[in-house]
Amino acid sequence: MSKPHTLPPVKPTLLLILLAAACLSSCGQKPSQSASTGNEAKPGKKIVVGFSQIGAESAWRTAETESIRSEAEKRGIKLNFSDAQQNQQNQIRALRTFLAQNVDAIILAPVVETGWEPALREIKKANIPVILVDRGIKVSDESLYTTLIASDFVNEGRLAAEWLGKRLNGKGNVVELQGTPGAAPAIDRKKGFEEGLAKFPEIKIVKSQSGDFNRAKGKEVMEAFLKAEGKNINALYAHNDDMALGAIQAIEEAGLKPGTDLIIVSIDGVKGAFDAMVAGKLNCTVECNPLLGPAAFDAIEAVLAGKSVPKKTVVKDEVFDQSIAKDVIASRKY
Ligand code: GYE
Repeated sequence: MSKPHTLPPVKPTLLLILLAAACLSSCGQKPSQSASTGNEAKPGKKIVVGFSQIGAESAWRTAETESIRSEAEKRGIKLNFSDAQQNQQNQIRALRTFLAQNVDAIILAPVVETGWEPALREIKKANIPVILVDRGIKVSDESLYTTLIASDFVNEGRLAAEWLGKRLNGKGNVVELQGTPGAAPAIDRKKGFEEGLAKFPEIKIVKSQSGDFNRAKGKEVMEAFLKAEGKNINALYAHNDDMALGAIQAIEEAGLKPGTDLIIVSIDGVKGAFDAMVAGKLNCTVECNPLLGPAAFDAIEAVLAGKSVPKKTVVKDEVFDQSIAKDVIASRKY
């Protein structure tokens, strides 16, 4: 967006009249998301979108970034990208930078659920639409964001529990690698898993700790689990594939066979998980689709054209287990 515009020279009296007219039409008006935002795309004007991304902790995250970058490029939209390196304060700073840049819209992948209200209130005042992707937030006023595009994480947790319950014939000890503390998918995948396990009273979660959604931490925490529980562990539930892949390394280094001595289920459905399933080291992955670029920019273009968008779009996910991994691996897109 080429703000501030360069205007042709005007006479001082004319300038005063213009300023007064501008004030009459805008002063005292309450901003509203549904009415004209002043941010509508104007023909021929390049749309600018700020994207505050969490970081690059997992293959899932990298696929999401790539989907949003490539979709912006395809549509001729300028993307101001900011990587927060897992830090909410960095994300809040990026939001304020986008505000100062007067971008047309903001895409936010929020690292944690809480703490967004002050920054979002400032953005709402400027009538900049905020599209939440992949993770939800907790706010007292839902009008602080325009729409959320995400998977149902509680359901993903439930699906993982149902699959594992059957695989363990209703009996066994499970260790759990949680995602980033305070993150929507960590909270909801834990909740859904516990709900799903309620049907299997003889399955116990014997250890549960965060592995921060990344491979190195997944490995480190799994090493600690193995040290504490050893052969007492029958299964691992990891909130994402990357932590499961790190844990697989720890299990092998401990002289055990992942996928056989220990049953492993995780979430995301990234290529690495399919490779591990084909190799017999991972037993099941619950898909969580990261290719959110098209839906995010559809929403932005709709809002900028003055159309209404649903408050929430739920991305559909599927369960993939070892038995079908070989047949579908070639068609995986991330
Ligand atoms: O599952 C995980 C990641 O927010 C849904 O974040 C996303 C999660 C995804 O890093 O791999």
